[in-house]
Amino acid sequence: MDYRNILFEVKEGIGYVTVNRPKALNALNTEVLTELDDVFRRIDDDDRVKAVIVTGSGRAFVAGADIAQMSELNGIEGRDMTIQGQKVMELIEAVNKPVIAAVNGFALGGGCELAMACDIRMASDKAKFGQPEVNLGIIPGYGGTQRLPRLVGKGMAKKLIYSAEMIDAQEAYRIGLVEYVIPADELMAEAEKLAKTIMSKAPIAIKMAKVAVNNGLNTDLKTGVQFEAEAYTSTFVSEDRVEGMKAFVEKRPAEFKGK
Ligand code: CO8
Repeated sequence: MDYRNILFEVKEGIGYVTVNRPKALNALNTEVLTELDDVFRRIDDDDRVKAVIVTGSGRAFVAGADIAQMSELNGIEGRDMTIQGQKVMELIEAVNKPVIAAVNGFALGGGCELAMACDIRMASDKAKFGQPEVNLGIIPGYGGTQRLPRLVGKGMAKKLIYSAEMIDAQEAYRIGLVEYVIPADELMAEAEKLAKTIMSKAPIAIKMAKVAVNNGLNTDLKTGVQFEAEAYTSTFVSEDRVEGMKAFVEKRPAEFKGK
């Protein structure tokens, strides 16, 4: 598929996905969602990609779902667009590579939801976050009512959703919505540094850690730890586990092969 609204390139093992509709502050219309769906399916299958960075062109990360498009939809079409967006977020959350959101600017509504579907969020000190849907007579529809309370707690999520308040990067950090706040001109370099740190670890272990955390959060503790034992076993039978432990004992850096 040719992309008109996103940019995708792979450099030194990092897949860069940039939402590129700066005139509309990278708002997610159905075409952008279709392209994001396609690119994350490709990433899942692409062995060149070891980690992913998601960002936006210009002064926004993503300023939400496309309000101009939504304003034209009937109820059924609105539901279809919600489900399309939810599926894309689920795909990003489940993709078999670590995904870092490098939040360069506005992350509002569907943009905040896109950031939350990523594994780790790094915010520029110029970024702004919020779920302003109630201003439009709707509620978050790309998973925000579910992922936001899981990240920041029930009360804080309700405060943000009910008030439609826009918060800055420091406040997002304080409440646990982002893991880092970085000066704007250092954001991509820091995201790359983190991606490279993660890429230097045992790939199967990273994959299994992601699956264990994600699955555990969707179930009760007992089922979660049972799942952890299975995920752990998948790492224990890997060649990289033998190499990692051998390298420690021999006091040398491990050479992981992703096997
Ligand atoms: N959709 C469409 N266009 C947008 C959006 C958007 N979400 N955000 C900005 N734009 C456009 C503006 O219309 C404007 O276009 P133009 O130049 O043609 O007039 C351009 O981007 C620049 O925006 P502004 O002139 O408004 O820039 P400002 O710096 O003055 O303001 C803001 C920036 C504060 C980000 C402002 O643009 C804004 O409030 N945007 C809307 C934010 C918002 O409400 N987002 C939530 C949308 S709802 C949502 O995401 C629901 C998700 C679930 C959907 C389910 C599907 C049915």
